[in-house]
Amino acid sequence: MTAVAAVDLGASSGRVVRGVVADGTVHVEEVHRFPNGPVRLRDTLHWDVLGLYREVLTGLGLAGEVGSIGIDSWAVDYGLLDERGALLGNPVHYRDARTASITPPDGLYEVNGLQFQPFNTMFQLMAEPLLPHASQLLLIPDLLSYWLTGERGAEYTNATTTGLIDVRGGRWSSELTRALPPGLLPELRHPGDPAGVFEGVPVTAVGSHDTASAVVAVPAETDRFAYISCGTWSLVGVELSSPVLTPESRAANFTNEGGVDGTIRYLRNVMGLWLLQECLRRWDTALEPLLRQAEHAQGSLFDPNDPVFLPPGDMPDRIQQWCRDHDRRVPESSAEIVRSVLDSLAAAHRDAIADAQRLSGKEVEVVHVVGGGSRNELLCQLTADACGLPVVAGPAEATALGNVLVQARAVAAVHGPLAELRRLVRQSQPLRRYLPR
Ligand code: ADP
Ligand code: LRH
Repeated sequence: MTAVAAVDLGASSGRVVRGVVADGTVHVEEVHRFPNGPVRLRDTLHWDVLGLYREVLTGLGLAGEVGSIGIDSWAVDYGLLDERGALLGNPVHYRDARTASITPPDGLYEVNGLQFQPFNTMFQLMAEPLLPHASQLLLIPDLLSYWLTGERGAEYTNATTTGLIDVRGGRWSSELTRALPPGLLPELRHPGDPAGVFEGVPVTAVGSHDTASAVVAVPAETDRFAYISCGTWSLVGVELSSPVLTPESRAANFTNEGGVDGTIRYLRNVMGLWLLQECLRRWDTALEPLLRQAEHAQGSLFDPNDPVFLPPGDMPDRIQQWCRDHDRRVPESSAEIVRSVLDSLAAAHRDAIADAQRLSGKEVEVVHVVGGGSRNELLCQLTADACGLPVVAGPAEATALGNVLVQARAVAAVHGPLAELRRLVRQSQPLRRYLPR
């Protein structure tokens, strides 16, 4: 039996789990969970990174004896260090308005393969006042890992979300990083590589982009699957062995992110359950009763990917306003608004899966929904209905499981390719199947 600790920081909550791999099964026990979210300081939206670090330490204390520690988090955001290694300023949240009016230069997609998102690290750096004072940039999981171990590096899967990696060569692009201070970007390390030691316990690089770890734990039986990593965002796509860099792919806003074991996560960001999280924050109510009411409510379709929904704010009003502006029936009650969100997400899931197949040539026979959204039965059923494909829902903690499995492989507690790791998940995690109606 081998136990490891996985730190998984989502945009809405963080957790530390103790993962155990034994007898062909993988199990995770949550030892600590804590809320996460934006903190507005005057004009800027930040993360509370020191608070998160404190929670990580608490969680690691509760995890007991483990053979390895691995950290993943949401992508793109970073801390800047000065020449002494001290943090320069509190990391800024990707939903901050500082990149709202960015227009991307031409010719990026052919090099980095990334869907245009105004908050990709490279665009944040264009609006970064601290850059002239910075000696190094560490993405959030690498920053926390540095604080634990004193060692620095840039884990590859998350580094691909910066927009500064040459997607074909898998290295920092000399062309795209030319304007940055020399040495700003640390050496790359890959999932499974050693990343230092914390209080005698090895820290192991995992797919430190949470979505990369989530895709590791998709319990697929064959390679003919699509995934929806469904939490604050819905990351919807397929797994490929090489990137798709065609003009059609760029126009369809598909991204080629680096996955574990040299895979490509070919996907689109769909606005996801953020829409619901923000509605609940506004109404100050719980989710479950609203979901029950939404089952029988009438919804209106809106475009969940409209950038008006990106910043925090009065989400119910914005959804109603969108419907008014686009001559759609305006949802009135909270149940109608929730139903509109779920119908619209299901339609966006369907479109992304259809586009991913058309643009990559990969055929799909099942859709795997993983992450917290796999607990939303109505959304899973509506997604199956919209796609006309079976949906397999679970695990809800796919990201933590993917983190655990990559560590377990690094310490030789499991062996084999992704298909083998996925078999362990299939054998040990409860899954639920939804057939299209
Ligand atoms: P992230 O990693 O982005 O913070 P998670 O994968 O933890 O997100 O998913 C969080 C979301 O999962 C919540 O916003 C909520 O919509 C959904 N969720 C969690 N638990 C349930 C539940 N019991 N029923 C329905 N939805 C749920
Ligand atoms: C999901 C996620 C997603 C990124 C976004 C910034 O948590 O990592 O893959 O696009 O956050």
